[in-house]
Amino acid sequence: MRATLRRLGDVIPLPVSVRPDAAANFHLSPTVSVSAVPAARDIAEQLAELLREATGHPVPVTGADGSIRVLLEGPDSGGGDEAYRIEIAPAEVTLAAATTRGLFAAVQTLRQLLPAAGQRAEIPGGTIEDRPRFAYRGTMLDLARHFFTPAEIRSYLDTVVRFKINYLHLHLTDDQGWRLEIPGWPRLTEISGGEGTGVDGAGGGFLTRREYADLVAYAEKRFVTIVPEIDLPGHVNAAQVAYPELTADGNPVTPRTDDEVGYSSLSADREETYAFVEDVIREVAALTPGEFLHIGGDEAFSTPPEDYRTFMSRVLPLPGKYGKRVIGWHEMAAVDLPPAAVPQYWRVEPADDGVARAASRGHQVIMSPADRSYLDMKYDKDSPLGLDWAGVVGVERSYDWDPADRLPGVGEESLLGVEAPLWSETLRSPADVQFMALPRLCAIAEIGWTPRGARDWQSFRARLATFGPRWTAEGLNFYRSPEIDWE
Ligand code: TNX
Repeated sequence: MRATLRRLGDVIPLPVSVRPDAAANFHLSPTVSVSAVPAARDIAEQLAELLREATGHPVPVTGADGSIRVLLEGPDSGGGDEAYRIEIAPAEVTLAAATTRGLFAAVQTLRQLLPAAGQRAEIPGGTIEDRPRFAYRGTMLDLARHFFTPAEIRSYLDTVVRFKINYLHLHLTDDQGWRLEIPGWPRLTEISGGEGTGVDGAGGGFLTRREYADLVAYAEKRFVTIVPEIDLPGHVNAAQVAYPELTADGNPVTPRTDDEVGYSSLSADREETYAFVEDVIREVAALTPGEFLHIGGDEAFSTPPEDYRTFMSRVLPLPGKYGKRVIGWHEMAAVDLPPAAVPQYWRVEPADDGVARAASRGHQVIMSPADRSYLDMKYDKDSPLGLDWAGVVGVERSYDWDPADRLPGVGEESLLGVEAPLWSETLRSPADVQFMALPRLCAIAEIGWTPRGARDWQSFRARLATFGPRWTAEGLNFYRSPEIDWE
């Protein structure tokens, strides 16, 4: 049965504190308006647009005295720059935060409390106070195995920000394709970004520098940081197809559109390798205002361990040289890492890859274990899309774990955050992306935001159930998991 009014706590991720007041519901009358100081005007406009969509009312934005007020003040209790407070009373609604980033988070919460079609034109009364558990709450989209256009990437971004995801990692290069234009190396995209360069020959394409910059700006407006990944020294067949001088013997290699991994490698003892890599890292860093640059480092099965160490020792400092903090898949922790480097842990079975050692030396870690957080795993054995090398990952499985327990020696204080990667070998369309992400992305988003002690599977599944009719109304494709009693 569908409620006629949303409950104040029907929010994902669950806020730190929710105090409902059934006597304080706010009626969304035709005269509802939003006010904000100039510095928060942009946020107020975004909120007004959401209110217009939900109510059909005009919802003007003014400088003061709106019935919904967006305030840049407090909470100053050390909750970080994403902390916010929402007060919903019969006469007015207040959104307050110390930063526009916090206000944006508040708007995402309030958005989930707006009535869906057929529900009463009210916002449930009470107070919410909130701040995130982790600074990094990411998702990854693999553009290399299947390219998604800028419009499709923006649409995914629009979906994930609702759940307070604040990093979008773009896997830009792999064996099949190269998806970002690099000055001085035009054949990367001319040859390896063309038609037919995705898995099974579907989904070629690439981002021009301009498109990438526009995407970064679009994300920035939504307080999302783009994390570009150039996967090295393995996963480089597409680069070697474009530039045969990047192979060990200088001989041409053939394009590959199968989904094997681990067969390609840059050569650790050729200077051509490092000239190429430094050019690419410099250009990507120059195009990227965000803090991070991801250099891959995973599954370099055809790079001998000694060569891997040689390569990584030279390449790991390069993002820092160009002003970026380096992230790499956890394999890179086999090497002594430069200060501030962030290993991203993806393993299924806990194993000593050097990640705990890195944590003991003060490195922060991103947790994305494949058997819990990979959005490309099948939901169950009958899933039409996805892989299953890390097992099948149902909704409870994606929710009911904790990143601070995952790896001995990597506790709460060592975690930068969590990420839900979406590899695209089996995906062909934005509808496929939505189907794999919804609802599991919501689980990872809540793990990243909500205090550990406040998380509960039964509560999550009940809240998740309320999103079904909204997603249906919006035309979002989601997996109607039988684990959820969808409204
Ligand atoms: C492993 S885990 C990969 C990717 C694949 C993915 C498919 C990791 C860092 N690399 O190359 O696309 O599995 O699930």
